[in-house]
Amino acid sequence: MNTEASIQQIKKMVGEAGAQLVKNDMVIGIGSGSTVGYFISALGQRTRDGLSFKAVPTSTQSKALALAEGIKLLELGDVSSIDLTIDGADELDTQLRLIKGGGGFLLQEKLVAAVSTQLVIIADYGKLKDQIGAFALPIEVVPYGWNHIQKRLLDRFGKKSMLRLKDGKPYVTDHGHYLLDCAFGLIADPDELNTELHLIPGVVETGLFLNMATKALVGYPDGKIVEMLPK
Ligand code: A5P
Repeated sequence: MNTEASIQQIKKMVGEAGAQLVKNDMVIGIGSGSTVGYFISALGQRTRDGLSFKAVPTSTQSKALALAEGIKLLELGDVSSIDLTIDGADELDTQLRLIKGGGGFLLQEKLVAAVSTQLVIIADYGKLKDQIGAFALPIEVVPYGWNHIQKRLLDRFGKKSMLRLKDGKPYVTDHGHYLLDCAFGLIADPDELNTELHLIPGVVETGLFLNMATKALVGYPDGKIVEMLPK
């Protein structure tokens, strides 16, 4: 059964499991996306039950949800490190290499992940892949001359990318950038691709999160959660 209803139930289940990993006095990172939305709700309940921690959100969206749950927030610049970040993903493989940014928040997600001792990914089973890349890779770019970056992607990789739109206008990220969604197809060498993309002038960040996730909680329709460590 792969209905949207069962996917939402799985997202809720792994979101709640993620909330159980938060301990008193931790500084945590809160990712973004619908799975993380369930995590934030569960964390709100734990806060009302007396759990004490502080959190750095990775988007305006997560910030608003966390504030509504009464969670105490900090800015990334206010902390020296983060004990644990819980975030979602669009795709992951068994090495816990990720594609992220489907929700549009990859830059801040990556900045928070980069200073986190633990990065735990909460995901439904449909996102676990032998090889990542079926999901179009979000690439955050500066708006100035963005079409030249798009052309560079086509010339260098032979891949078309789409400027992400919202209400018929370019989607603008929390940090004032645009997103190009590039359908690479299965990515043989994510590290090489990530390095090459970063060499293109105007590329701010990519949705490839490599060597960052320390654990994943992958939920299945039968109610099981499989805990995965990077292979
Ligand atoms: C947000 O930019 C993303 O990285 C999300 O973590 C990712 O898109 C997963 O989203 P869902 O939990 O909504 O599937």
